[in-house]
Parts: sequence; structure tokens; C-alpha cells
Amino acid sequence: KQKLGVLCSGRGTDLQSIIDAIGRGEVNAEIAVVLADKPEAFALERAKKAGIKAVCVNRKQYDGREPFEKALIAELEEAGVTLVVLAGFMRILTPVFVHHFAGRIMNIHPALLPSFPGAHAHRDVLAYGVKVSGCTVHFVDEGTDSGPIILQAAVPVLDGDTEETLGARVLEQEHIIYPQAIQLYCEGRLQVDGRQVRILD
Ligand code: 3YE
Repeated sequence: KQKLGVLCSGRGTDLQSIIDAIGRGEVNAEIAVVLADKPEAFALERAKKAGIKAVCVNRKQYDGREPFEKALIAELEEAGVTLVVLAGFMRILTPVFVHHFAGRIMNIHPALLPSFPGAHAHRDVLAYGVKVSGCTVHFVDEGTDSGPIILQAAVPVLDGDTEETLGARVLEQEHIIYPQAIQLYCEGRLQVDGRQVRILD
């Protein structure tokens, strides 16, 4: 059984969708630890409420990325984590972290990659005027939002959408496809071949 380490920075609604999917028996994994990079991340409360170990590795208390990531790695290894799940985690990971968990890190991005990478996807989507957006689950590599794509879901962009209304529509899909992608990994059904991720029967 895979042991997940979920990294968060915010409200933790994607984390909650994973907790709930495990509870319904739709994801056959265990969340070994939830880590946040700031103490006010509500994800920490969600984890504790679900009886999951929750630790703040406060970025502000570290002098530079490498010591911060070493601390993350230490927590993940102590918990025996086999798959790292970024769920609204707002930090770029350096090659040190990416190589430590090579091929074992997933992220969800709230747009249809390779369009609109980065920290302000909904704002960028609305500014560009595209009519379709969505979300993307991908493996994490050394680039930002550039790794092999596992699953995507599309939603319409509607007249009068704000970052909030579009974000809520995309979030509904995030809560469906992130647990699905994690379960596919847990079943050993994701075969990565360069950029292509094949989903095995
Ligand atoms: N790291 C790698 N590859 C990826 N992290 C995320 C995805 C992903 C990844 O595919 N290697 C915004 C983060 C963007 C940003 O620039 N953050 C700053 C700090 C901002 C602050 O001070 O709060 C930074 O330097 O990390 C997760 C999504 C990252 C989204």
C-alpha cells in the first residue's frame, strides 16, 4: 500500500478530496503525513481532524531553499512516504527534492497545461480570453508545471466569470481527477515513456 505525503500551502480542499476518496474506498492508499510550508495553512487542521499526522515546516524559519527542502525530505522519509502529492503547495521544488523522489511526485495545476503555468492560472486564463479551462494532474520534474501529464479535465469559461467563480468550477474537477490519478498510480497503471503517460488496463 502506498504511503502518501501531502504538501499544502492553503485551504486544503484538494487534500480533503483525497481524504474523502480514501474514506469511500476509492483510493487504496494511506496518508502518512501532511506537511505545510506555513503555520496558517488550514490543511493542517483538516489533517488533524482526520487523525493524520500534520507538521508545519515553516519556510520562514529556513535560510534558503536547500535547508527547507532537506527538512521536508526528512519528515517525508521519517513517515515512510512512497508518493509525494502536491496539493495547493506554492513552492517550486529544486532538483535536490525532485531527484530524491524521482518519478514519485505529483502535482495538480488549475489550468489545461501547457497553457497557463505558474501561480496565477485563473487570472491568466481570464486575461487571455480562452473559452475552455480546466485542471491537469502531472508528474513533477525540474521545470515548473512541465512534467508528464497524467489526467486532465475541462470546464467552460463563462461570460462574467471571476477568478472565484472559474476557480470554483475548476476545483470541482480537481476533486474528481486528483484522487483518480493517485489511485491509478497506486494500482501500478501509470507507465511513463518520455512525455507520454500511458494508462494501463
Ligand atoms: N516544482 C517543480 N516542478 C513542478 N512545484 C509545484 C509544481 C512544480 C513544483 O512542476 N520543480 C509560485 C509557485 C508556483 C512561486 O514562484 N513560489 C515561490 C515562493 C512564493 C512565496 O514566497 O510564497 C517559490 O520560489 O517557490 C507546485 C506549484 C508551484 C506554483
